[in-house]
Amino acid sequence: MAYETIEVEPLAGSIGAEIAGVDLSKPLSNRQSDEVYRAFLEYSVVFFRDQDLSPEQEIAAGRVFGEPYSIPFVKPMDGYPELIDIIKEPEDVKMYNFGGRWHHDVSFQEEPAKGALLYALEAPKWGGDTVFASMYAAYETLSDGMKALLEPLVGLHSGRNSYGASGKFVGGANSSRSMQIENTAEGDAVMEHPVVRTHPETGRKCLFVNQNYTVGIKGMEEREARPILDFLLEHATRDEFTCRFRWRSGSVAVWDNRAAMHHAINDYDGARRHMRRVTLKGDRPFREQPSAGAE
Ligand SMILES: O=C(O)CCC(=O)C(=O)O
Ligand SMILES: [Fe+2]
Repeated sequence: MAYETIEVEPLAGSIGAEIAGVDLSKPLSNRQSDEVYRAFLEYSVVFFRDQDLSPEQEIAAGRVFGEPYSIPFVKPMDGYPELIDIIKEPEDVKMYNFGGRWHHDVSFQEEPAKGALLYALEAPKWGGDTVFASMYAAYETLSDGMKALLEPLVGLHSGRNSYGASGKFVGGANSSRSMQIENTAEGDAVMEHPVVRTHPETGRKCLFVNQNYTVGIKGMEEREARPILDFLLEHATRDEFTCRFRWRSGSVAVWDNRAAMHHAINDYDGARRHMRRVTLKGDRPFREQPSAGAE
């Protein structure tokens, strides 16, 4: 179906499109908002340029895609529990950056985020791109044998390597002085999600394992699960399944966290980068489409 009230320009073959003709600081017409949402589902991540958003306007823009909510572990912006500032200062050198490995946001939650809207207040002159990978493409290009092997598997997800008692952000290590990250016992909890999930809106299957938070596979030894997870990560991040977004101040990305992984490239030590994110409430991943007409 064509787009009539917005311009949609795909960025790569498997994922990502830039949308023009939309000012996210104002309420969108119903038609525009429907089309923007359709593009979000079709491309798994959509980008907008030259936006100017107050915190309230960013939250309102987030509502076009879902319901803003407050995430654990990262201290929100004062007065705005749905917003987090993601900042790397010029002096934050040689440290891990927030979102710096492949992940689905908060996949360790029972209901991982549906998606997120990320707004660049200050982009470095170069570097600091974000890369997205289509987990539809990753799943669909597996062999029938591998699909059958993965079908019944359950992934174990935990924030422990980031937010647990010995996570990488503990005691301020690896976190910018401009971000406050809390490590708690809850950070060590483990959540189970199907390795192959069915997208609740498109009905398409996608892989749901990632580098940051998938710590194992249920019922398997580490030495059994690790090679499978390593293979899936290597496969899912093949160049042809990805797109890479070059930020400018005022750029916005909105990703479908059910269908895409992402990571933030850390190649701009010495420059400042300031992003603001509104995270959207998700639902519990499931394996198959619930059967129609169950009632
Ligand atoms: O800073 C970025 O480009 C992305 C960071 C990240 O992973 C996120 O906001 O979810
Ligand atoms: Fe992220």
